[in-house]
Formats: sequence, structure tokens, C-alpha cells
Amino acid sequence: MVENKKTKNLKEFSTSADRFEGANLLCPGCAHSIIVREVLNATNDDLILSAATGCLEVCTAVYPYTSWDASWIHIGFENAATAVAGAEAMYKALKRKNRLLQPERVPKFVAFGGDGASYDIGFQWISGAFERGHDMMYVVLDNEVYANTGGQRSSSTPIGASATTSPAGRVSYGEKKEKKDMMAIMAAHGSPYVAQVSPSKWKDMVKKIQRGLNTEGPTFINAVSACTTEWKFAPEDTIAIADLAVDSLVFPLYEIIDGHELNITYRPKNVIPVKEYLAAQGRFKHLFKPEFKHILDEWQVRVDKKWEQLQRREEARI
Ligand SMILES: Cc1ncc(C[n+]2csc(CCOP(=O)(O)OP(=O)(O)O)c2C)c(N)n1
Ligand code: SF4
Ligand SMILES: [Mg+2]
Repeated sequence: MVENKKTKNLKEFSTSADRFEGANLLCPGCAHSIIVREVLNATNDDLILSAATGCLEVCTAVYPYTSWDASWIHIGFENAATAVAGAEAMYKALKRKNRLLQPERVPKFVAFGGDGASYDIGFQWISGAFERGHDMMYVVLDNEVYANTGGQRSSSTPIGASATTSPAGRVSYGEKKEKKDMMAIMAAHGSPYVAQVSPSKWKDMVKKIQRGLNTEGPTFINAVSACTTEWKFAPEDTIAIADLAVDSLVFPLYEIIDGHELNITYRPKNVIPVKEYLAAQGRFKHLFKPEFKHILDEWQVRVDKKWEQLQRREEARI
């Protein structure tokens, strides 16, 4: 068992032992495992974890094996937040009654869920846990699709992506709805800390995870998780794709404190055109046909507008 002591600094982080083993059945190049390892490595504290059904759970706990070297609860697709919130409530009750066997060990409570489990099917359980104010962190592994069941669209799937339930074809350019803004929704719950991260910017990511873990109350992390299978790129390009996502500002890196104070935490020196990000993935390849040029143009306008909004909110400090 890992000793319970102060959160690691960056140097310690980069040299510490893993609590999430490399032995798992995730696709080669899957960003889920990179993100999970970074979350677990960002602290020395004891961890009570849960994972919703999805690629992460299915590929890391194939009976009788486990990739997790920490207390880990597999729970239904919809209620990873509830499982960890329940464990946190039990911990508090035992503490109040002086019944903790090792009161000096103070664990952190973290739930992991995919975008399908979080943006859609488990949303009300996340909302409930945040409204009740449990001391926990919720991490979304956001690959913008129900990957584990064959690539169906979720409310996180962006416009123009081809998914199995919003396929691109002769007349359709794929997904028609805009990606749900979970950052805004979770900030509106009054969460003390909400942040968006990318595994390609690991220092930024680790700082945010450490802040989320050390902030009292329910905190939220949305992590872009490039999916080699459903986004259709070569496994060795995972981090390059994550970099394109943040450098094109499709996936801007920022945090929102106490529901309102917004900080942009990474400003690309050279912002790349959105179409470079889209062109690198098979799920968008149909958008490069002449008849869908307007979709590409609209993408750039949308991203520019969102970036302006974020900057205005940061400046306004409201
Ligand atoms: C209530 C319920 N509905 C549907 C399923 C089937 N199911 C299991 S995993 C999954 C997809 C998970 O998608 P997501 O949460 O985005 O995680 P990913 O696999 O993409 O990491 C679905 C639909 C289920 N297990 N339980
Ligand atoms: S399908 Fe995507 S999310 Fe699932 S294991 Fe493969 S790369 Fe990871
Ligand atoms: Mg998903």
C-alpha cells in the first residue's frame, strides 16, 4: 500500500511508481491509460477509485486479473460518481464516530467515466453528487464517442464526426449537434474546481489534478482522450493528435474556480487551423469533399468564437 503523505511535486511525479499497471487490454495508443496513470501518479495519498463501464473498466479488470494497484470499485455504466460519493460519506461517518482504524490516513476519492457515462447516461448521478457536495473528484475520459460498444455518438460527439449512429455518407456529413459544454454545466453546479486537460500537456494536467484533489468539495476534470480506433489514426500518433486538439483550440485548456473565475492555462504560440486537426483523423475525412467545405468553415468560426468568449470571461473576472 502506498504511504499517505503530501501530494507529489513534478519531479517526484515523473519518477514515482505506477498504481495503474501497463498490463491491460486497452488498444495500443489508447489515451485512457495515459490519463489514468497521470491521475494516479499525481498524488501519494491513498485512493478510493471507481470506474463506470466503458473501455477503461472492460479492459483493465478481466477476472481474475486487475491493472489497478489501489482500492477500485467497478460499478454500473451510470453511477461511478455515486459509488465514490457513497464511499466518501461512509468515510466521514466512520471518522465522526471515531471508528477509523488508521485515522492518520486520509484517502482521496476519484471516479472515472467515459463521455457516454458522464455527459449522457450517468449525468444525473454526477449532478446529484456535486449538488450534495461530496469531497471527491470526477474525471471524464472524453473520447467523444461510445467506444466500447462500437462507436455510437454521444452528446460529446462534435459536429461532422462520423459515428456508427451518425454515419457520414452520400448526403450526411455525420454528427449534426454541437458538443455539449460539460465544463460550463459543472461550473454552474458551483463546483470549487473545474478544469479541462490534455495528456499531451502533462505538467498542466498534473497541476490541475493536484489542485482538484486538494480542493475540498466536488471537483471535475474533463480530459481529451484521443481514441485510435474510433477517431481513426495510427496508435503512435495519440499524443500528436492531443497536441493538435489543444494547438488548434478545438480543446482549449482552462479552469474555472468556484463556478465563475476562469483562467486560460495554455495559450498556443502558433495556433494551427482547425482543419489540420480534423484532417489528421479518419472520422472527419468526408468533410474534405467539396460539398462539405461549409462545415469546415463553420468549425473554424465556432472555435474562434469560443476562444474569444473564454478570453473575455478571463478578462472580465466575473
Ligand atoms: C445502463 C447501461 N447502458 C448501456 C450499457 C452498455 N455499455 C457499456 S460500455 C458502453 C459505452 C461506453 O462509452 P463511454 O462512457 O463513452 O466510454 P468509452 O468506452 O468510450 O471509454 C455502453 C453503451 C451498460 N453497460 N449499461
Ligand atoms: S476503442 Fe478507443 S477508448 Fe477504447 S481501448 Fe481502443 S483506443 Fe481506447
Ligand atoms: Mg467515450
